[in-house]
Amino acid sequence: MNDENINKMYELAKEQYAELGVYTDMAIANMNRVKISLHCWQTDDVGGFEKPDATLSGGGIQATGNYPGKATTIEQMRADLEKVMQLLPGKQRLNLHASYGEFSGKDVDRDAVGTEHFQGWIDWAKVQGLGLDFNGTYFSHPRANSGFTLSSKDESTRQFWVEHMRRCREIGAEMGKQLGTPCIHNTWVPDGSKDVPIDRNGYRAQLVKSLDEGFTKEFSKEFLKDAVESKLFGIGAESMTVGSHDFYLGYAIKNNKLICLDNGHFHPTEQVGDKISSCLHFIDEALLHVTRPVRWDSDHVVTLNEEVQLIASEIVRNNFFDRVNTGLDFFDASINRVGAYVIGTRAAQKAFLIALLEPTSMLLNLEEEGKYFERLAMLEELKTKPFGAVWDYYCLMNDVPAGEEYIAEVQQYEKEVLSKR
Ligand code: RNT
Ligand code: ZN
Repeated sequence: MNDENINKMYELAKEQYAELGVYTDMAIANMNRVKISLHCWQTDDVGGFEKPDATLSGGGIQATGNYPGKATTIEQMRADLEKVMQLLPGKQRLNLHASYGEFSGKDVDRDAVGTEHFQGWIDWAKVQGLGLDFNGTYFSHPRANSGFTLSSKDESTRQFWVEHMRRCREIGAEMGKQLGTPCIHNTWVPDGSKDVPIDRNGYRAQLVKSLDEGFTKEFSKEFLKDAVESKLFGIGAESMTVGSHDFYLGYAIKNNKLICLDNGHFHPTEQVGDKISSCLHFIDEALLHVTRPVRWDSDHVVTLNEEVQLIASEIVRNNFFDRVNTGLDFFDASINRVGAYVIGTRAAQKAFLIALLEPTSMLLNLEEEGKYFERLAMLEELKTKPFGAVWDYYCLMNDVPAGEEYIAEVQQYEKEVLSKR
């Protein structure tokens, strides 16, 4: 669509929304408050760069597919990330895993990672105007093969991972300090048991002990915020996950940590969108891993579905922008990875824009007056309001492709860059 038509469509949409008391210009301005943290691991199927040809192993997570063009160096990865960001309206953040350091061919084990391995990322992020977030990597490692890391009963294994965690927090704090925006450091461990364990309690005690040890050092919230991520089960850990939701919710409340809610990590009919307002009564801030679980925690590319919509609506309705940090967590190696990234991020952004275009006070009034037919009818009508016109205009304002125009740009990047790898 040409710019003139985008503008015309927007003017009409603006009038329609104004009839509902919704100001589209304001909704667009509020999109500045939505900063999505891009998960670096979509570029290379969670492989990382510790060794040449490193691939994801263990941890019960899986990237399926073998689409050509995967980033195999940090330079390629940065090029892909830059391309992705050129196709997204607004400003984002980048979420790195510890396995993505610049180790320059050296064997740097997890208990030896340091800021020096991430200085290149910090410098690059500064140039790009991005904030960085960080994660310890507790999988794809021989010391994780037993199925237990921070909850291990083997003292040297446990200490090894605690040291990893301590170092990751140092790295995160340095990122936050140098970039002038707090780094959210997230801890997810794959620890669990394939078959029925006897000592659930014992492993959980080990995990508490390790977290306490890893969190001993205090950092200013200006630089570092710590989150803990729960899970229901993983492949190979079907019978018990040490870090369950109850476990981490309790830990986070008691120790003033952020809770990370990954919407692939719950029973299929539970909704993270419903959990936000529960958690935030007892916890200052949350971190989200937005993903699309298809029948299990499959981490499909995020699409604009009701689950993601509820998450965005809850943040917007309650003005939780400063208390909910939104990150993505999906990895699909079966389609163009850059394209997958753009689809998923734009879907999450669309969910926020739709939420910002909701006549919330009108709906709330209907609810409080007990007018539930009217509330449901309005919710249905809102689904077919001209959201697309506002989205396209928002993209145009941000100088990024509107509508489906990004498809051609991804195709061109594939032709010129990805297919030559
Ligand atoms: C795994 C967790 C975790 C990972 C990343 C790679 O189930 O969701 O967040 O996906 O750390
Ligand atoms: Zn996650």
